[in-house]
Amino acid sequence: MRLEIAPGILLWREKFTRIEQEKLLHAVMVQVQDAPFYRPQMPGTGKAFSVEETNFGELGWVADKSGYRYQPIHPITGKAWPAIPGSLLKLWEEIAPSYQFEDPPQCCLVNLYRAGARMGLHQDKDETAAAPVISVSLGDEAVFRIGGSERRGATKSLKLQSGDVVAFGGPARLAYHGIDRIAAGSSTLIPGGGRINLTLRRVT
Ligand code: MD6
Ligand code: FE
Repeated sequence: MRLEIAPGILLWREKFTRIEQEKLLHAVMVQVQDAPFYRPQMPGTGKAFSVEETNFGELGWVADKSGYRYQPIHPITGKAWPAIPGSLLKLWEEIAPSYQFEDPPQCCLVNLYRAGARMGLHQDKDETAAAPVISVSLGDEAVFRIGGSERRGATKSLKLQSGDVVAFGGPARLAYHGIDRIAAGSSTLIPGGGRINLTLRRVT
């Protein structure tokens, strides 16, 4: 069942069943062997993120001392990013048309939250805002915070569980959002514990 959290923000609870989550996690871990998780840095200060990241697709989002950008190669290995798993391409084909959008995703940003990791309130604004961003959560439960398109505005929080899908588009495409915390140990899906979030986007 599809829930509309706010104009342009859609939520599907457990869109991926447990078996589908296991299959998707396996596909992700196979690709990660080719593109290992690394810790991005805050532009300017160089402070390391608490979240570890990698990417799939033709372009990957990276952050380091010099800024945020999309690039075709992994910053540590120098190799092209591996392909986006098929089940995620299928998810995009199913959902993107609800936002009057057809072209396939160019990037899947992969975020790994081990115990204690979080993500500050941000806007996804380094890519074309015409396409939606579609996200899948795997593993531990997370508290997702959603605001409006101004940082100082009111926010609300939403629990995201393994298999849940969130789409941001249209009037919500530039809404502020972040992960306040994860409930470490709440899911058995990911070996070693934690949460993986996969976000599909168009960049250009
Ligand atoms: C996360 N998600 O769930 C972080 N961005 O770990 C995001 O930053 C995000 O879920 C854009 C659209 C949907 C998202
Ligand atoms: Fe985001």
